[in-house]
Amino acid sequence: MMDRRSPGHLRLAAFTLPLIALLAAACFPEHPQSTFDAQGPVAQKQLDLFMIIFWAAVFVFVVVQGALLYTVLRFRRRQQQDSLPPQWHGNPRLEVAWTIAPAIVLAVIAVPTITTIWDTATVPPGESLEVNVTAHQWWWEFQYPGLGVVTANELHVPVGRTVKVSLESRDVIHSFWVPKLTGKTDLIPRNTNVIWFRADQAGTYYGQCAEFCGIAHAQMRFRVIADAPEAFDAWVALQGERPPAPAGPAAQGFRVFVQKGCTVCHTFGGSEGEGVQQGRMDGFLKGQAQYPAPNLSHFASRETFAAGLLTRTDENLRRWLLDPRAVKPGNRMAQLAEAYTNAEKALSEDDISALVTYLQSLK
Ligand code: HEC
Ligand SMILES: [Cu+2]
Repeated sequence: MMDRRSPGHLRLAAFTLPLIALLAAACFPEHPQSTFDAQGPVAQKQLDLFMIIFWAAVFVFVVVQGALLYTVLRFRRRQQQDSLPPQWHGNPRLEVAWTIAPAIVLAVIAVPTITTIWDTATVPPGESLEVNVTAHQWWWEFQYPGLGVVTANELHVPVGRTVKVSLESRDVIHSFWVPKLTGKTDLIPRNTNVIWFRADQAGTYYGQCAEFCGIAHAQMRFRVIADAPEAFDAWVALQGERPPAPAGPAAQGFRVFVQKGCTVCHTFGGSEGEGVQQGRMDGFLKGQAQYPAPNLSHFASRETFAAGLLTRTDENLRRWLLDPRAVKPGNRMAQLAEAYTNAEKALSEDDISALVTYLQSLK
């Protein structure tokens, strides 16, 4: 039992020090998904608005709590014989005041709120890069309509250029969120939301689905990679090329790829113009359920796979092909795992090695 005479401040310290340590842990210099580290105009406007509302709320908090504390202390019962203070009911002046004061606060806050909504909802004039984002359970598809590029989970953009993003979903509602670049916007089936953002610094920005969308929701991440303009052009040129015909050990992997039915879901060997992507999408929309899957044509140009979950190493690919369900529970490729029970379709060790070589050759 604690010593009753132990000084109060010691007890206070025993309680507050661990609390402060805990809070300070939040100040870790790495903050890949912090909304307080805005790196583009949209995130900055949203942060500015947040600050205005935050300080308005702090002001209201201090006034209300101050008045409460004052009342509690000033009018407390001091002595046993204190009598009940005069009781009264209704005070028109006070009531009008506390109706008007919040109305004024709300009216003042409405001005920057509405301007920010206009600013962030209107794509600025001038040349912008267009990207169509399609959310799938549980990965991201990025199409660049002007450039004939289709890729997954890693969205390359040129630094300093406005990106106009059209958001749609192929299944349930998801939400597009890149905390350092832009706030959350829902992706809704059969409804397109349009947003824009711009990255002012080159670098990698972390994004994440922000609307619960099923079992692997927490593993539905993505990256926005802001490249210097020349690097972006080089990336686009690479994505537009047909990868060279697989040769050597990769050719064996390609045979397995076709034999084992990977092509039922995955586009490969070309992006747009192959017709594969579109044909499959149409089938999917008509309810002839074939799951769309990431375009693998330039798989080895990505740093990560499975929606930002794994870095693209041989070892991780091996794990993924062996049992995608164990790596990312619930994912749609696990459909294939069902087929594994069919001995004809099952992947042997050799198949997996060949597939890894093939996939890693798809620069
Ligand atoms: C039933 C459809 C389907 C089949 C068949 C299929 N996949 Fe997939 N695959 C998917 C889906 C869906 C994803 C995305 C999974 C996720 O991240 O949630 C995926 C992801 C992948 C990825 C990671 C791509 C990325 O960039 O994130 C690789 C690599 C891959 N599959 C290889 C294969 C190989 C090799 C085969 C054949 C042995 C195959 N897949 C068969 C549906 C399929
Ligand atoms: Cu989600």
